[in-house]
This record gives sequence, structure tokens and C-alpha cells, in this order.
Amino acid sequence: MNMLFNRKAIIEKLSTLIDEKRFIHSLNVEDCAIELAHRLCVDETKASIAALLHDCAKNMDIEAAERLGYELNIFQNDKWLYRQPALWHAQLGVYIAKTEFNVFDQEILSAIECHTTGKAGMTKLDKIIYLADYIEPNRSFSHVGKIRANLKIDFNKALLEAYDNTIYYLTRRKRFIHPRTIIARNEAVENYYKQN
Ligand code: DGI
Ligand code: FE
Ligand code: FE
Repeated sequence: MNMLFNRKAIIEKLSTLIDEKRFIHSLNVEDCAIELAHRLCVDETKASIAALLHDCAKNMDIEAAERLGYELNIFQNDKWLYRQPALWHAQLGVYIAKTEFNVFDQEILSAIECHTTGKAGMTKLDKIIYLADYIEPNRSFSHVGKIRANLKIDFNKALLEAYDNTIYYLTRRKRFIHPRTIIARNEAVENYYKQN
């Protein structure tokens, strides 16, 4: 991908769409994603754009988000998505990335689209954004320190642990687990054993 992308323009626009805390989170995810992309031989520019934009729809108000979700048909055949507003910003983020940032690269859009739940057949970039979002320095989930340490030596193990923690967190709170989260976690198990 062309390295001369306009990062400054993305940053400027992004800062008008999300609050300061979310903005700093996005910059932190970008740092982590670029480092992982370098290590896994993934396009660092794509990692940077996907990371910056992954939460671009996070601060939409709930009514506007629901309206847009209906317009984009994201709830059709997906009642588990509809019932979990915390998940909407991933799909809506794809729309914002296209319409507000002119990003049409399918790999970048895919990484934004699955950054919260994961999905079947994730690419290296999808996994990088998922994990970078999980381990960025401001995160203080339990076990995140252990995952950061494992990530230094074993990417697949760290990814599986991030899924396991998320699922544990959701079950403890009696929340729905989206089917895509289960599929992504199963594939993470598969990849973990394939390599070990
Ligand atoms: O947007 P962020 O806060 O940076 O992080 P995120 O997009 O990974 O997660 C947003 C929320 O989504 C977080 O509270 C965990 C939750 N989540 C992730 N997978 C699932 C889920 N919630 C439900 N109900 N089901 C899932 O499968
Ligand atoms: Fe998110
Ligand atoms: Fe995030």
C-alpha cells in the first residue's frame, strides 16, 4: 500500500468524532498494531489506518447508531448483534471509514468490522487489530499483563488468551456471547494447537 497516506488528515478528522480518551486509546492501538504488523510482515500502513479508525463510531449516540444500523441492515438475521449495542460500533465504523475517511481497502475495513467479536477466517491484520485493541498500554483488564508477556513470544497463544478472557468476562456478567466470538475463539484454539 502507498506509504504516503495522509495520517495527519485522518488524525484531525478522527479527533472531531471521538472523545479524548478514545482518541488516545486509538493512538495506542496504532503503536501496538504497527509493531505487530512489522513482526508478522503485514502492511504497516494498513495496520496504522485500521487501528486509528477501529473505534471511529464508538461515540455515536445510541439513537443515531440504531437508526444507522437499521439503514445499513446490520441487524437483519443477527438478533445477537441487535441486542448488544456495545458491538455496533464495529459495523458502523466501516460505514464511517468509507464515508468520512474515504477508506475502501477491504483488508482495512475487515479489520475494523471484526475488531470487537472477531470472525471466522480472520486475516493476520484482523488478528493484529483485535489483539492490539486488547493489550494497548491503557488497558487494565485482569491478566492483560500476562497476555502482553506471552505476546512477546507467542502471538497465537496471546490471541487465544484474549478470547478466553473476553468470554470469561461476558459469562461472569451473564451477557450474550456473539456467535462470531465463539467461532473466532474456536479457530484460535485450532491455530494454537497447530503450532504447538
Ligand atoms: O471499543 P473498545 O472498548 O476499545 O473494545 P471492543 O470493541 O473490543 O469491545 C467493546 C465491548 O464489547 C466490550 O465491553 C466487550 C464487548 N464484547 C466483545 N465480544 C462480545 C462482547 N459483548 C458481547 N455481549 N458479546 C460478545 O461476543
Ligand atoms: Fe471497539
Ligand atoms: Fe478499541
